[in-house]
Formats: sequence, structure tokens, C-alpha cells
Amino acid sequence: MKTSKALTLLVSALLVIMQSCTSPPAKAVQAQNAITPSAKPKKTYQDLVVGYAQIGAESEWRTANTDSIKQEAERLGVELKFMDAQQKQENQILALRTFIAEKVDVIGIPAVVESGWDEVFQEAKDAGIPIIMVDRSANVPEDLYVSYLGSDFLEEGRKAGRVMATLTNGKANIVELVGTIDSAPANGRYKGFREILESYPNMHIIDSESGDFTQARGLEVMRTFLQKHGTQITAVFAHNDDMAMGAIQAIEEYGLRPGVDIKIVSVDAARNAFEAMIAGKLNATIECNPLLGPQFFELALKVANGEAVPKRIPSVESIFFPDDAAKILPTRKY
Ligand code: GYE
Repeated sequence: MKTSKALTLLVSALLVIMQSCTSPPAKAVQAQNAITPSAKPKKTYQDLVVGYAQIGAESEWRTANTDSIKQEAERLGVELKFMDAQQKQENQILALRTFIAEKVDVIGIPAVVESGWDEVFQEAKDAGIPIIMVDRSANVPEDLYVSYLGSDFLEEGRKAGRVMATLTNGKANIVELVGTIDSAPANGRYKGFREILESYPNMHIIDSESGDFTQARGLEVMRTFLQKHGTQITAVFAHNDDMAMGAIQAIEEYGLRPGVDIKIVSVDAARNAFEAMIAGKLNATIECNPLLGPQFFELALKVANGEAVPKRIPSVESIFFPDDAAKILPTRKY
């Protein structure tokens, strides 16, 4: 009897010792929790400092994108550091370095061109500042950015190809106004359009040149196309509405009817495109949504709080034709 009591005491003493070895005292548990990220107070929009390295003001699309970003920051109370790079990559790189030095929480960037970003993206990563690619993607390894929010440019090019095939009954001599060379939208639209044309042996791209996404360059390039090919041209594929506006002017100067003698398809679905469709001078516009402010800041807050976000977030888009342009125009926000 005596020995069994002593044994029980010994076992329970041993258990107490073992327990104190495996689970730390309550105070230590609390201290540990305090340094885990989940216990950190969550940032709100009012705490958030965001740098946005905008490309420039080359198109109606871009102006709408800038307005959307600025208005949403204002509405949410986010501190926005906004820079306009005037369509120059070196200015965007400079903007990124400034944001890194200022220790912003998150950086947003529509990369003007796809290549040449590894070094500065790496600098941001080393500084612990997450990058969200907005609108235009940069060609960088996946670990150098947290998410890419924007349109599917390849699909936009395919849509333009399909629409062009219908408009021309599969028979056309097309001139193409390409966007900024080496930019994601120009590359995607160029490729997607050609993918569709492969199935149409009587649709030919007879000339293709960059108009840098501006109306002024679109006008110049279209004038050159008309001088070179004249009435041989039966269709225009413009990578954005602004260049299509330039093309319309050049076609009228040349004495032909845009939208009738020469069919025109462009991308963006900005107000100028709706007005041109109502006037019968443009045949279709493929939507590309610039109003990314709300989605961008929602994403930025999650990222700043260390939450997991999808690597790719596509925008939802449609196609518009002259038939219902007048009805839809008043509802357009850009
Ligand atoms: O189509 C064009 C703008 O990156 C999607 O950039 C954007 C393009 C848009 O200049 O109008």
C-alpha cells in the first residue's frame, strides 16, 4: 500500500515536470502571440500610403485611369503619391526609386513597356515594398510582384479579329496602327488579332506601324499608309480609340469615308469612339476598362496587411457597335 502511494506521487510529479517542459507558461504564450503578424493591428485605408507611377496622359483611356485612381484614393482617405512619367520608362523607374526611398506601403505601376524592370522591382522587394502591376504587365519573374490587375490584351486582339472578319466578310486589306512598341497591350492585341486572321486566307495585313497610342501619331501614320497604298486599303485595326480618331481624320483628308469605304475597329470604348460610331465613322470598339481605382486600393490594403491575393485579376470587358452607341453613350464613365 505504502509503495503504491509513493509510486502515484512520483508519477504525478513526473507528469507536472513533463507538462512544464512541453507547454510554456501562460506569459510566454502571450509574448509569442504579440510578435506574430496576425496579432499586429490591421492597417485601414487611412493608414495606407500608396505610390502610383502613372505612364502619362497619352489617351482618353489613360486620363480616365488617372481620374479613377485619384478619386478612389480621395474617397477612401488613402495617402496617394502620384507621378506622371510622360510615357518614359526612365521616369517610371525614377518614380519607383522615389517611392522606395519614401517607404510607401505599396507601389502600383502600369509598366509603359514590358522589358527592363528586373533591377528596380528587385530593389522594391529588397526594401519589403510589394508591387502591384496595374493595367500593363512587366515581363519579370513571378516573385517580384504580388499581383497583376488588368485586361486580357490577347483576347482583345482576338475579339478585334473576329469583329473585323464579320465586318469585311473575311476579305480585307488591313493596315494596323500598333500601340507603344514593347508594351503589353500592343503585344497582346498584335498577336491575338493575327491568331484569328490565320483562319481567313483573304484577309491581309498590308502594313503595320506604331502610332504610340496617341491621336497625333495615329494621324501621321495613317497619312503615310494612304500615301503608300491609297484605295487598296479597305480596313484599319487601331490598337486604341485615339489612334482611330487620327486615322478617321487622315481618311477624310484623303477624300474617303471612314467607316464606309474603310472599315475601322479599335480598342478601349472611350467616349470619342461612341461619338465616332454615332457619326458612322467607326465600326466597332472593343472595351478595355480603365476604371481600376476601386479594385486597386482594395487589393493594396489586403497586400499591406499581408493577406493572400490572386496573382492575376482580369477586368470584365465587352464589345460595342454603332447600332446602340447613342443609347449607351450617356452611361459611359470615360
Ligand atoms: O488601350 C491605350 C492606353 O494600357 C490598356 O494604354 C492601356 C492602353 C490603352 O494608352 O489607350
